[in-house]
Order: sequence, then C-alpha cells, then structure tokens
Amino acid sequence: MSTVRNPLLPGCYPDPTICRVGDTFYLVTSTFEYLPGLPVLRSTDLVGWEQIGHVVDRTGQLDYAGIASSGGLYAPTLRHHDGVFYLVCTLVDQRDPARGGNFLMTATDPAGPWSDPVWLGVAGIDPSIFFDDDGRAWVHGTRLVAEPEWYHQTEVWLRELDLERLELVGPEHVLWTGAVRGAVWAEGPHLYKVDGTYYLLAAEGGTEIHHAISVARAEKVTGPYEGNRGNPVLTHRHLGRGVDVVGVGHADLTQAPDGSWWAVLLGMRPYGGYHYNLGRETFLVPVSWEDGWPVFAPGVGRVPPEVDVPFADAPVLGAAQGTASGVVEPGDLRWTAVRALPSDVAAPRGEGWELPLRAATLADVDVPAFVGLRQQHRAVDVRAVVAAGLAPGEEVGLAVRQSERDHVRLVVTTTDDGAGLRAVVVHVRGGAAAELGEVRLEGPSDAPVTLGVEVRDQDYRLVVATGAGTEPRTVAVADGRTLDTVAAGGFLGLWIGAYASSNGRPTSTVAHVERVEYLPRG
Ligand code: 6LW
Repeated sequence: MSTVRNPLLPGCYPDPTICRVGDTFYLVTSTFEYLPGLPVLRSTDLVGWEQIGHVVDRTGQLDYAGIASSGGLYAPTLRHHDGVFYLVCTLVDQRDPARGGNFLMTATDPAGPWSDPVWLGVAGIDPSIFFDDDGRAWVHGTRLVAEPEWYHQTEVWLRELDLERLELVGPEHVLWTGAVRGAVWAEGPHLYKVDGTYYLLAAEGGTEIHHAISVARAEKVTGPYEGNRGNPVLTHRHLGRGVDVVGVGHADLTQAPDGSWWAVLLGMRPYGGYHYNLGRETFLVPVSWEDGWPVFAPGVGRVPPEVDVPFADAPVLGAAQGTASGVVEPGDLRWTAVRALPSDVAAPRGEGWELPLRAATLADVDVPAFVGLRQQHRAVDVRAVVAAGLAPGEEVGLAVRQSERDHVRLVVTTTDDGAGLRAVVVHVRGGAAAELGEVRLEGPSDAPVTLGVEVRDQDYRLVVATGAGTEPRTVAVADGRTLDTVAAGGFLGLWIGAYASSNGRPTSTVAHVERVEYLPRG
C-alpha cells in the first residue's frame, strides 16, 4: 500500500480528466493561454505521476492570437477507445465568442503527436465523450440555457458522434440542468456506465467557494436523468473560507485494475487570508458505491489530506508529484510560454535560455518574451542569472504572472543616463503600473546579474545580487494577496519565469538567462 498526499498535483492543474488503459492511468488538465497546452501525465499506481507530453505542442495546431488571459484551453476530457485516445476541449476567446469553440483531437500515443483539431461546431464549454458498450460514442457538454429561469443556468447537452467522420449526428438531447435550482454553472459533465446504469457527474455552483459535485443516473444514455437525492455528493461549500481546501469540484472518475474507484477533482488551498495563489490544483479522492450511487471519500465526506492507495506499492509517500526542484533545464516539460511555445520565444543555451527581447510586454495581449514555471509551493525561491547588453528602455528579469492586468516584474534596465544598470520592481495591478522599488547596480552593463523571487506565503521578496558571493539586496516585497484570482479574477494560479522586453521599440538585443532554479523552501 502507498499513500498519496493531497494535492496530487500542486500548482495550477485545474479541471483534471483521467482515463485508464490496461495498468496505466493518464491525466490531463487545463492550461488556458499557456503553451504547450494540456499536459499529459502518466501513472501506474495513482501515486507517482510523470509528465509524458502535451496535447497541444505544435505551432499552428491552435491559434492563440488575441486570446486574453484566462481564455484559451478550458476543461478537457480524455478517453480511450479501440486503440485511440480521444481528447475533447474548448478554445475560448472571451473577447470574440464566435472564435474557437469545441474540438476533438486524437492520438495513438498519449505522449503525442496529437492530431490537428476537428471542430465540433457546437457552442458552450466542458465537452466530454462517452463510449458505450454497444460501440456508439456520445459527446456532451455544458452551455448557457437560452431562456434561463435563473442567473447562469446551464444545461448539459448530448449528441452522438460518428466515429468514422468525427462529426456530431442525430438529434440533440438536453440531459440535466444540475441538482440545485438556482445554482450557477452545472458544468464539467462526464458520462459513465456502471453495472448497466448511465451516470452523469457534473460540477455546479461555479469554480469558487460554492463549487460542488453532483450526480444523476438514467437507464438510457439519452435520459431521463434522475438526480441523487443526496446531492451534492461532495462539496466544501458549507465549511466556510477558513479550511485547508475550498472550491472542491469538477471531478472525473476512474476504476483501477483491482476494481476500486477513484475521483480526481480540483480544489484550492487558501493561505495568508482567503487567497489561493497556487490556483486550482488536482486532488485524489477514493470513491465507493452504495445503493447504486457513488460515495466520495466514504466515512470522511471531504477531501482527505492523505489517501491510501491499497494496490500501489511505491515505498514512500507520494508527496508533491510533478514538482520542479533545482535548476530547471530548457528540456523540462514544465516550461511554458504565453500564446506561443517556449521554442517560439526562446532557444535553449546550456542550462538556460537565449531570450531575444520582443517589443511586446507582459501587459499586452500578445506574445511576450516570457518562459515560466507554475508556482507550486507556498515557499519557494526562484533564481535566475541574466545578462544582456541592454539599450535604453530595454529590460530583462523575472516576472510573477497572473495575467496581462496583474503581474509583478523584477527587471534589470539601464539608468536614465544610460551609463549604468538598475534593478527595478514594477507591479501592474488591475492594469495600472507602479514602481515598488529600485536598486542601482555596480559593474559593467553586460555583467551577469542574479535575480531572485523569494516567496514566503504572501510575501514575494524580489532580490538582486551582482558579482560572485555578494549578498542579495531586496529591491521590494510585493503583496501576493493582490495577485491571485480572488484579487485579480480569472481561473489561473501564478507562474514565475524569465522575461525580457524592449517595451515597444524595435530591437535586436538578446538576453541570456544563464540558468533558472526553482527551490522549494520548508
Ligand atoms: C471550466 C469549468 C470550470 O471550463 O472552470 O471548475 C472553467 N470548472 O468547468 C475553467 O477552468
């Protein structure tokens, strides 16, 4: 037996979907405007997880141009049928809803390559796919009700998928509007068949404090669906804001080879007040069946901090799976960029990156020169050694990113007289920039500078050091409570990464990010 310490995947890994093929589980989560998109993780025991690739990893596979932060790739669903992996998902452009939409991709190897998208031509979000044992396939998803009885009332629709043509066919069925009248966003639907009965799992209440998991069942896939009278079957909404995990919802089920059932779902861990800077994370919960209904976390009724996995034989507690530690080399699958692939904005160089400056800034809905990692720990030091022959107005450094409108950057830039360098911290909050601190740097203007973000809960201390063995100096301490989605809106946790910009000017400057270290503390 082994024990998983929740969360299974710390940091921004929301809307998890899971499927099993033989002895192997595969898991995919949402990535919004970050690329590569939709990480694929693999496990043989639900305890140890290894990332094997991404679903969206080619330039041109999807068009992210103009997609603002917290748009992009929403909740995916991963399934396997007859030797083929199927992934359905939505590309959301909040500023132009006519663009993007629901699509399907296929692969024979979940590590990739995945196909180009097949657009399904249906509105809404959170598509899912169900393969019945009679060989038929059904796509379902969530959309707003045309004539709602309450605010943000949604419905789960269902249509058959022609597996030869990969087209939706036949009549549409509306299956459910959720368990609770008045609850917003019955979403993230997934259909299963267990012992001859169809089960529809859905989240509802919105992906914040009121999130919940509900279930309905039917004798036919098209319904009618009868809600469980005990709905919601899992929520933390009644526990208030002062608990370890809030916002539990958006679950997907899997059955292990030994017959046991499990759910992966999202939740948030607030700290330093009601703020969850790590975003919506993936948790594991055991499931049993009673009277023909699933019971989540039987005997406990909430997401347990630790989960025993009887069939696993990993010798140690499976803590903090999939986290980076130490120097994160360019080949690491955890590197992501914004609206473009890391290889579109940077080139590997030794342990680090060559990062050509771009005119775009982090505040633009554009492709900035930014390569970053999820913040996966409450306490972490992220350090980078950077060097560049900067022209006036140009900058290179580290950024803590929530969105275009909310981020903090610690950058090296030239002094006003152009003769020297200074390190400056700029906080962009709700779209308005303010300088939090400045330190003048000695030495030649192209000498390597060590920059650091030292995160201790909600304190983001931004430090700089020049020359070997010199003590880092604090440039400013930013308040993390301004950066999470409670403060800034959206769906994301924080990213920390290397950033360079010419701030709108034409440039040929190339910054060297000699290495980036991600060092969890305590
Ligand atoms: C996703 C929806 C949700 O599409 O948040 O928690 C949205 N659930 O199901 C973005 O992740």
